Amino acid sequence: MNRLTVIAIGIALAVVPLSANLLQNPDFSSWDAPDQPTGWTVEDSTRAEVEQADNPARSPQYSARLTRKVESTGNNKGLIQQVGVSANLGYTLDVWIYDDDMDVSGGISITWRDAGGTYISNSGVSYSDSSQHSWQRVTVVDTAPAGAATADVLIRTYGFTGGPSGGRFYVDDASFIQGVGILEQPGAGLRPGAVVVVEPNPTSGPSQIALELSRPGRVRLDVYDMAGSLCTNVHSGGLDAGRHVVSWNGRDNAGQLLPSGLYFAVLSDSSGNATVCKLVLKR
Ligand SMILES: [Ca+2]
Repeated sequence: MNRLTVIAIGIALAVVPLSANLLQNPDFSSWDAPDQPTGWTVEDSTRAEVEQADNPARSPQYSARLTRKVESTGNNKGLIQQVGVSANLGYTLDVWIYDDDMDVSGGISITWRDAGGTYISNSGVSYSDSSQHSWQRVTVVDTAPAGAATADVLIRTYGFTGGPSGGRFYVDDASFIQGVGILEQPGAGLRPGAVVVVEPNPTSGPSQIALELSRPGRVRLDVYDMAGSLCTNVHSGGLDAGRHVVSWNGRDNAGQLLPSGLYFAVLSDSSGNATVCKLVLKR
């Protein structure tokens, strides 16, 4: 099989139905008031105003418009929804953002807390690109740390210019799932600029995982099982732009052969942006 065919299969299989969306009102179709989407907490409307919007909206009838109200960093606020989670399992957050405003970007992240509500860690923030004048998917993949019982799903405004306040973007069709992948949605696509392909696939164990990066940076390549548990870290560190091939022996972090089944090879950068390839292991 030539490489182009393998890449096509990798992309086709990467968008698969996974577990149910854990968010309430993920499509912002329901509002208690024009400044209060049902199920979401507005953090601080003096710093980030939240309003019902219908143009643009990615799904009927509404989206949420977030407006940055204060200048400088450190005032990044927006929307929160708290969700129950299980420690040591992988989770995927993705949100569609319409951003054509250089004064602001949308940023999404996950804050993990213990059963008492105490902060444990944050996934790192993944940002929208203000130069894309269309709906774009922003994704974070992270593993709930030991002791995690809840997750704060955060959608916040970020200013980078240090300039005046202002700027707005729109959010719609959020999903937060247990597992590593992307919920199947109309128009779903992978994040551009990075590709991960497993060869051969299906594999009996030893395999080559090819990565393509559009720009240099620090990346992680991990293998997760269907439950979202992290099986092994295959690569962690800086790579140049271009194509790289990493060998994987089909074993987990403890050196044990993984059983036959469905797995995900996940390429992620330091802010959690992820590209996923489904991997079938046949012993
Ligand atoms: Ca909507």
